[in-house]
Amino acid sequence: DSERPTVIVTRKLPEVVETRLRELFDAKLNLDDKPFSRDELIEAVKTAHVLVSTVTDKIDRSVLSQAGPNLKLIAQFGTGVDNIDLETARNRSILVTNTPGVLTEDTADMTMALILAVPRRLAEGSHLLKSEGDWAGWSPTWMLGHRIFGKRLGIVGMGRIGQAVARRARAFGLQVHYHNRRRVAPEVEQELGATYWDSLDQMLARMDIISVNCPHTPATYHLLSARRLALLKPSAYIVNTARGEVIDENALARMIENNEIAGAALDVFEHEPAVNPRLLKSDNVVVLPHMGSATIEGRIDMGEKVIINIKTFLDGHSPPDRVHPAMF
Ligand code: 8YV
Repeated sequence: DSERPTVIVTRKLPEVVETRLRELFDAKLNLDDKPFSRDELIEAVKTAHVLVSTVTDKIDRSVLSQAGPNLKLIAQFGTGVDNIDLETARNRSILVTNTPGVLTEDTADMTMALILAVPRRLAEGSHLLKSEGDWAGWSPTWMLGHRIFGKRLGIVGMGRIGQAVARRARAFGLQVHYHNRRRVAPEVEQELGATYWDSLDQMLARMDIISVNCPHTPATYHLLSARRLALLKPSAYIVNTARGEVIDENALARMIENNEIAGAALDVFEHEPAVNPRLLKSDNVVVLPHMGSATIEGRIDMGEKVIINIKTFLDGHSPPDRVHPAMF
């Protein structure tokens, strides 16, 4: 095995993926799935040729500064790469790849579920039956939520996932609006029936539901700041399946407490796995533990992408899902 490149995998992956990794490489797997400590991560970057990382590995400048001469590729099992200091990796000639595309539809499904969940009081209704069981039966004024059909959805970040959300939203009769760094191609805009807003501020002020679908980068950290959140209508809802850091979570919690916003559905948080306890108190907040892409099919597809990226790289070619710092 000493001839074969060492691939260190930081988390437990689906068995089929692990089996394939073992067949192809000298793979060091993390079978009990305890996340790597900082020391273990440093040890891994010192010895590995390839590191397979996930969102829970904080591969910052100081970790990368201890990388050994062998480390040439970090193959992220995931699409977001905000856990990796891309500039430092580039400066040290370490390539970074990710797994775009294969979790688009699953994440868009979860986003759509969350768009529906708060206005239609889905979690509340379920919780009520399970916890109290004292339902007196149907009533005309019981559990009234708000209509989705015809409302305005503002998508922040119109990449693959944003576009997949737009397609679903359209089928639900939502009017689709979006803000993005760049306007998407006219034919895509037309297909999605989406209206572009150059000004995020102006879009926020006019939407009924906001969905965050952009990556977390230095440019999008607290993009939805206290000032911007305050532009939302008090009847607006906010959904986040992207990254917690894009929203100023404390500002959002304050607005929920003060009824300055109608509700929020959050799959991601600023300090995962910690969840701001202020967000857990209100019926009009639905919270999920970062499940947006969590399907067995998706995880296997992600594993396949990771393997293709590693194989291509080790065969001496440019891996298909190479991440460039400028993309993020
Ligand atoms: C993954 C995600 O589960 O891909 C992403 O960016 O946030 C999740 O869907 C996780 O990142 C795996 O690393």
